[in-house]
Amino acid sequence: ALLEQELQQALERGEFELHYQPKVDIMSSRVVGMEALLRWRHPRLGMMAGASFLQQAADSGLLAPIGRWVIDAVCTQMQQWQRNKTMANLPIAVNIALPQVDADLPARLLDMLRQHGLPPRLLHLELTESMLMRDLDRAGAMLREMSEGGITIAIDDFGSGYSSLSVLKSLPIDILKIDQSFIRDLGKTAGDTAIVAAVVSMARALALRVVAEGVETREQLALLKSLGCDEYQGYYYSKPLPADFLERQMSQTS
Ligand code: G
Ligand code: G
Ligand code: MN
Ligand code: NA
Repeated sequence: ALLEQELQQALERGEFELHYQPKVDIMSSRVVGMEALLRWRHPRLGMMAGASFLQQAADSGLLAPIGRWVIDAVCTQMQQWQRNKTMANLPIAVNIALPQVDADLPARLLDMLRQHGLPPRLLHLELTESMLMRDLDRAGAMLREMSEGGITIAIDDFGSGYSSLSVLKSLPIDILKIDQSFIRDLGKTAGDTAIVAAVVSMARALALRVVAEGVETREQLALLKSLGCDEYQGYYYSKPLPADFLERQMSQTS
């Protein structure tokens, strides 16, 4: 309950921040996007990752206002990066959880992008399979509205839930992100390699881009390259970092 009370105040006190984790194109080794991940600079406990407070935020009904803060902060960051030579035109992905979704979400997002003068394609949304499967009709309508507005749609943690091929085909999805659990033992267990190979070829067949998450070793990356995976993300390249840190790093390496 203490955490809940503190969460309430965190928004007003400006204690939230975003860290960004690069997405890298496997063929060219270039950074092709960023994923925004929420952090809470807690006055006593220090920097807290999303995993340590997002469930509590959801349970106490705070995810909707926090989610609005995230979208606003991401739009402001993208606007700044549009003026920065090395960061311009880099898409930013935002994670969306079920309690943040309502009928107005697509209009709100498109409005926000317009207000910030941003091309909608620069905003990627990461949604999980299980979230979409909860109410497929509603999810489908919402995705279509966002997709028609130009927003890019990614399925996060792909493979960890249940979605059928026919569902994937029927939704306006652009990107599949393979769940970290399949990458962890890639090359060590034959099963995981087969699953990743199958997801990559399915993505090909459906003309989706495929991203591997949680890549930590050179061996995993080499195998993903041989399997034809398009992009990767993970500690091997970079953990999530503050925006100014990434800006400096990108201006040195590009
Ligand atoms: O960064 P971390 O490992 O703590 O993230 C844990 C979980 O929190 C991940 O599933 C991630 O998608 C989710 N998450 C991180 N930032 C956000 C956010 O801004 N909004 C939502 N809804 N989820 C987020
Ligand atoms: O659910 P989602 O995929 O959005 O969550 C991403 C989470 O995974 C974030 O909390 C991020 O900090 C974490 N993460 C990113 N790269 C790696 C990695 O290489 N290894 C591990 N173990 N976690 C990672
Ligand atoms: Mn994600
Ligand atoms: Na994920």
